[in-house]
Amino acid sequence: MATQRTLSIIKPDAVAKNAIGEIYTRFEKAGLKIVAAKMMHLSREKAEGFYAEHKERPFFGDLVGFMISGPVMVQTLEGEDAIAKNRDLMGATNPKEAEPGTIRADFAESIDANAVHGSDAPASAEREIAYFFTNDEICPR
Ligand code: RTP
Ligand code: MG
Repeated sequence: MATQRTLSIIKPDAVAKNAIGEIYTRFEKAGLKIVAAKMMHLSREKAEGFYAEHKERPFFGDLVGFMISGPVMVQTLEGEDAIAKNRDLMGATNPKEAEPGTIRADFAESIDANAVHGSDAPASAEREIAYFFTNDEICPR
């Protein structure tokens, strides 16, 4: 499996819990490098555009409302099989179903406030990284 990049967001609930460092440690211990990062308080338009694939879903309004409820930490992760590796570290979307030891099992409260986002495929990773970072903001090494 080749080196990949994926887009990760530490959501407002986990930022509010002061868990950025613990979550970064999990990425780094798993061999994922943080090659770009920024803290942002998303506008409604930015959050709606990010989750545009879910626009018609009944939970879309709540999802956007939650994502703009406080600052988020946005990062590009790089490493072997980074997309699947990050999804494994995150655990299931619903923290009640997340494996023990995953980020969502340890930090998430509910399916709505579920601590982290991670790209789910190469095409979405490419789109999502470009949605937040210009090429010169990414520092591979
Ligand atoms: P994410 O995009 O945030 O990484 O999460 P995911 O891939 O695990 O889940 P996805 O299906 O893409 O859904 C995006 C976010 O919408 C909320 N959601 N709520 N109430 C529900 O049935 C429901 N389903 C999804 C979750 O907060 C999920 O992270
Ligand atoms: Mg998703």
